[in-house]
Amino acid sequence: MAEKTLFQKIANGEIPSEMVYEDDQCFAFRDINPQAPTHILICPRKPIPSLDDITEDDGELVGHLSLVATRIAAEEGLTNGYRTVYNCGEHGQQSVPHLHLHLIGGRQLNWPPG
Ligand code: DGP
Repeated sequence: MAEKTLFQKIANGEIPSEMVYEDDQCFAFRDINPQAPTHILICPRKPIPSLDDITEDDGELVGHLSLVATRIAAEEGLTNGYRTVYNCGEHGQQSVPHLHLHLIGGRQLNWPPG
């Protein structure tokens, strides 16, 4: 069996987290190093390593992650907007090899992100 990813360990409670949303396809929890008042990671239960690894079969799942992000944003009261980001690979500064959508908001964000 493949080694569990860090985020699979969070999903099954082996590593504690503040979980904010769960369904059969994904789970979402607060980032340990928040970059804004709201910083939540939305992860598929399927341990896809990165955005580069998605296939046509994952289209619905990836759409679902974005839909969940909008629901959580509403629950978090992010009525003035927010940002969703997939970091991918070395140049994208991805540090955890389990696909995750960052939901960041609750303050004025800057662009470009650097
Ligand atoms: P990225 O750099 O895009 O791969 O984002 C990984 C994020 O995961 C980063 O913002 C910090 C967060 N993170 C890493 N380890 C943990 C952890 O053990 N718990 C929680 N809640 N977040 C974590």
